[in-house]
Amino acid sequence: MRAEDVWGERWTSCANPLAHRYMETAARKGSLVCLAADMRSVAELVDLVEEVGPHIAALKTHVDMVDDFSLEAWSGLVDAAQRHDLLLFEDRKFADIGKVSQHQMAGVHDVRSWADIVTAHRISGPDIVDGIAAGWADVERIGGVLLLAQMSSSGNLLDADYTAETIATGRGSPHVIGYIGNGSSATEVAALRQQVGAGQMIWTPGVNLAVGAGAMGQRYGHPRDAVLAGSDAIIVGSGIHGVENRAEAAAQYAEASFAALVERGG
Ligand code: S5P
Repeated sequence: MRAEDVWGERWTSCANPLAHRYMETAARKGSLVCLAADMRSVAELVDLVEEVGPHIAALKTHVDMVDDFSLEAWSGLVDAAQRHDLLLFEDRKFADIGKVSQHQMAGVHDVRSWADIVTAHRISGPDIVDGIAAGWADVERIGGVLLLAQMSSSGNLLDADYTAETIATGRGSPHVIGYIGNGSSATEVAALRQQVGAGQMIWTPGVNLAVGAGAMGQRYGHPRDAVLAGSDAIIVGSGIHGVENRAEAAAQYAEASFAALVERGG
């Protein structure tokens, strides 16, 4: 399906080129799945991407949980992501002052040189977005920030006022492509969509075909409910990498998420 047809208003309202790239990939592959590739080695990451790559639209990493990280090994993962046309999203959850965040984009992992998207908390002030953008500018790249407006974990401190402040920071920013919302609660996602409007994306973790409580305070909602409530990307980790047949699971999440987008009508 053509991206403009399937995404409707989101396609016309989201000006950010990275958002458009994601939407095109998602439309072509019939999948709103962002894989949370929470693996401990580069080889496991590459294996996983090769296996499920055709069924996913973006790849999310936690580079600081990888035991055998080296920039050279990591370039193998970057290659695999590029071959599968996946935006590479480092879920770093930056939270420091702007200047420090700029330098944290460098360091041993050099996130600025390979990540297209990173996450950031709004807690330290709005300047964190400029700090991260400056990190990308240092290597003459442009990336997009997803601000954490809600979280899926139980007992988190992101209340409604915090969410509103976060959206106020992100609205109109050329660097903010959207927000992380709580995919375990369709009510919260719908409320977030109401506030965000059509012009930015919402990506939601806390999604699993088996709804309910997950490990260590994680909560899960159904992918269909999250998308119908306004999510543009479902972030799925253990629902895919934690099962026996990972490709089959990825295909199921792709099918459920894309059918919901079509049902939503853009
Ligand atoms: O509120 C959040 C925000 C994020 S980015 N809750 C989350 O779970 N995440 C991330 O989504 C988390 O870091 C993990 O990589 C993924 C969820 O994984 P799963 O195995 O529970 O699906």
